[in-house]
Amino acid sequence: MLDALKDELLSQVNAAADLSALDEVRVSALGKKGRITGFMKELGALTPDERKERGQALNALKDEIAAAIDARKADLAAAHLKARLEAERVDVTLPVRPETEGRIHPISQTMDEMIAIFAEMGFSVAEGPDIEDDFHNFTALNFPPGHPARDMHDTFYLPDSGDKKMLLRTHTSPVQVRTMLNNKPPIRIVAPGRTYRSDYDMTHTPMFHQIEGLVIDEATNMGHLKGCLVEFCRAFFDVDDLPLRFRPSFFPFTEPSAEVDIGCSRKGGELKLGNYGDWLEILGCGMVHPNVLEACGIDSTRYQGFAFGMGVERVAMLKYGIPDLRTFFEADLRWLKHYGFASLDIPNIAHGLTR
Ligand code: 2NL
Repeated sequence: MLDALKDELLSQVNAAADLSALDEVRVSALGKKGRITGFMKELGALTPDERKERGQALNALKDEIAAAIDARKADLAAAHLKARLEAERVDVTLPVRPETEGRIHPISQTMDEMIAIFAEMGFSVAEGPDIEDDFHNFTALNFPPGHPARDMHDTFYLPDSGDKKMLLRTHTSPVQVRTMLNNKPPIRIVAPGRTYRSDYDMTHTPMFHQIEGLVIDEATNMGHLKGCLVEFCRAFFDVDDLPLRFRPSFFPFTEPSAEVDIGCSRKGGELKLGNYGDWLEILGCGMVHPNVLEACGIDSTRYQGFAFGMGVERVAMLKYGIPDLRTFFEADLRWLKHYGFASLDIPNIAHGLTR
């Protein structure tokens, strides 16, 4: 009787056309209410001798059916894979689809180069919001109430929302203000980013980029400021003996303040950087004004520091010979292909800033 059952189940197993049909066969034979399981349940009614003999026969049958199911499963899986391989054949001789390679914008490249140099000197990068309030952009930086920079004609104000006057930051200094308010000295940061002023002509765009730096400690002095900026300019412009000239100047947020020129030559309409007797202004700097330190919660009798700021477009134009400021923001792909940089080629001091 078990031989007949075995033949029947084996032929069902081999006839199962797919995995779900095979599983139905398994459940009908070996499941809780399956036929072999049913016979197992009847063993209890037999005498010990009968039970032993019948039990061994049922276990052998169970093992044989289970093995047949596993074998059939492997056959079905192999057949399924074979069918997919036949149907999904890939033609590796097809030509690749054309993909245009991107370029790094000269502004991004220039900021990455500057950050690499300052990072080497121990500066961290700090960031903050483009939309600022009057306190962080002006008041904390020692701008007096009627200062022309606060005027609607110079600064983009957001529509009045009742609470406090919001504006687009006119420099990245508010990032440093926030850093001072939230951290104790020593502080050594650079703040690169977008800035906005209501201005549009040959040499001004309403959005432009700045990088500012701030160092605050107990004995930070003007010698540190000069050493830092000399080191930076020589590394950035890749001229080892590049001369720098510090000219007295004025900013509301520094005292004393200076503008920095680098040596150049303008002979024959060509600009060359180096010790040639002529000068070109490239950045502003100074010792942080005590009023700024106090407005930012730093004890000006214990701490002092220096700060500097420069325009990214201006130095990018100088370094890479880009003649027209406005082309930076026209999103002309031909321009970007010409002036842009290879992607995934991140500037660093050890491997060269520019390749
Ligand atoms: C320039 C001049 C400068 C600063 C920026 C600064 C920031 C804080 C405190 C003090 Cl929080 N100073 N920044 C200082 C001197 C000059 O920028 O010509 N930028 C394009």
